[in-house]
Amino acid sequence: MPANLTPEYHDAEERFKQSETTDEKVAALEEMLRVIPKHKGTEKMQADLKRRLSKLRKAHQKEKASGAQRKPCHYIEKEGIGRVVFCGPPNGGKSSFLSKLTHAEPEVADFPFTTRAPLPGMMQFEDVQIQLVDTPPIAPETLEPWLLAMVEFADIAVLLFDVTDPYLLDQTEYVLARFGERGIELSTKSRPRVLILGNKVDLNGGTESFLAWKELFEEQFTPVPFSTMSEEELSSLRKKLFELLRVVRVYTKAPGAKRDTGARPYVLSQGSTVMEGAEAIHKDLAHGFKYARIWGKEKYAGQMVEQDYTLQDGDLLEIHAS
Ligand SMILES: Nc1nc2c(ncn2[C@@H]2O[C@H](COP(=O)(O)OP(=O)(O)OP(=O)(O)O)[C@@H](O)[C@H]2O)c(=O)[nH]1
Ligand SMILES: [Mg+2]
Repeated sequence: MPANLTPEYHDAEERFKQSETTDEKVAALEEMLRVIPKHKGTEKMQADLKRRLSKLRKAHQKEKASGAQRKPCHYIEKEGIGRVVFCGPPNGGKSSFLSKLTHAEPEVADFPFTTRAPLPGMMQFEDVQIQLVDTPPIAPETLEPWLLAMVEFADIAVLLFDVTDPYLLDQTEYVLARFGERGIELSTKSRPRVLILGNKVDLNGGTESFLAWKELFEEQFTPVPFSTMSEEELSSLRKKLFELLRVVRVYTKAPGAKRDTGARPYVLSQGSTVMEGAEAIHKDLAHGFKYARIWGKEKYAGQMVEQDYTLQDGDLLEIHAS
C-alpha cells in the first residue's frame, strides 16, 4: 500500500535532516510521528520512527546525565511550555521586547547590530512560563544559518520590523527571501507559527508608514501594528502568545480531596482527551481508568465524563481508576 506522505511530513523530515542537536532531532522525529498519515501503508514507517525516537531519547537522557552533549555556542536549552523566538532586521525592537516581557537584561540601543548572540528569558503568563529568545538581526552582514534553524524549531516566531526605518522595504524583501528559502511560511497557522509585527507605530508618521507597508505586502502576510512602549499592547501580546501555543492547562485533584489552589497545571496540546490527560499524570490512572469528573468552563460541578472528552483550558480533572 502506498504511504502517501503529506507535505507536512516531508517538512518535518527536512527539519530532522537539518537539526544539529539531539534535542532538535527528537522534536523533529516527534513531529514526523505526529503528522504521518496513520494507515496500513505507513505502519512499518511508524514503527521505525518510534524505534528511532526511543533510541534518540535514551541517548539524550545519557547526554544530559553526563553533560556530554556537544552544544554549539548559540544552543539554548528549551524551558517552559513553549518557545517564542524574536527575530527580524536590525533595530526593530527585538531586545526591547525581551527586556519588557521578561527579567532578562539584553542590551537595547538606538543603533543597529547591537545584539550578537541569542539570549533567553522567561515570560510569565498567569500560572505558566513561556521561553522568549532574543536574536541577532537578520541582515546580509550578520545572518548565520543557525538563526533560521532556531526560528524553524521554535513554536512561534515573532518577526519584527521597524516601520519607520528608511530601509524597511529592502529589509522586508531580504527577510522574506531568507524565510522562503527555508520554507518558513508567514502565517500564524503554519509551523512554526509566525506573527508579524510592524513596530514603533508610536513614532511620528509611524501609523502612515505601517499602512503603506501593509498594503504593499498584503498578499504575502498580514502584519499587526505595534509599539513596545505600550503596556496595554505588551499585555495583550502575552495573551496572544499563549493562545498561539494552542495548549490547555489542566489541574488535577484526587477523588474526595480538596483542590490544591497552588498546584501547577499539566500542559497538554489543544484537543487532548481525558485519557491523554490521565496518561500525562500517571500511566496507572490511564490503565485503570473508569471515569472522570470535571469542573470547568464547559462542564460544571464535577460532571462525569468519558475518556474521549476533550479537555478545555482551566479544567479541574478528577480521575476515578481501579
Ligand atoms: N519609539 C519606539 N522606539 C522603540 C520601540 N521599540 C524599540 N524602540 C527603540 O528602538 C531602538 C532599538 O531597539 P532594540 O530593542 O535594541 O532593537 P533590536 O531589534 O534588538 O536591534 P539589534 O539588536 O541591533 O538588531 C532602541 O532605541 C529602542 O528603545 C517602539 O515601539 N517605539
Ligand atoms: Mg537587539
